[in-house]
Amino acid sequence: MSDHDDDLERRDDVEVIERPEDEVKKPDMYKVVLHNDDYTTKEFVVEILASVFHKPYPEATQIMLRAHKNGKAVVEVYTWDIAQTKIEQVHRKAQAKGFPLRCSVEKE
Ligand code: TYC
Repeated sequence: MSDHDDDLERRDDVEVIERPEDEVKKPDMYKVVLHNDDYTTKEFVVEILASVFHKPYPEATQIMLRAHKNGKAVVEVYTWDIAQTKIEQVHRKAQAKGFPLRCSVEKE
C-alpha cells in the first residue's frame, strides 16, 4: 500500500453515507397512449408503431386494432423524456402526411 492510500484510509474528515438499496429511486414512468381517429389509415398507424416504437409488425397490428376498437391503446412505457420524444416523432410524421393521429402520455 502506498503512503497516499494510507492517508486516505486514515482521514477522519470524510464521512461516507451509505444509502440502503431500497432507497435508490426508480424513475417515474409514463405510458404512451395511441388515440383512434376516423381519418388516419390503419397502414400508416402500423408503420408508425414499427418505425417509432420498433414494434414487430404483428404486435404493431394488434396495438393499432386495439386503439381502433377501444378508442385508445397503450403502446409502451418510458421515462418522461423518451415518452415526449416518441410523441413528438409521431405527431411530426403524422402532420407531414396530413393525418390527425395523436398520442398522449399517462403517468404509470
Ligand atoms: N380508425 C382508423 C381507420 O378506420 C384507423 C386507426 C387505428 C386510426 C388506430 C388511429 O390510433 C389509431 N382508418
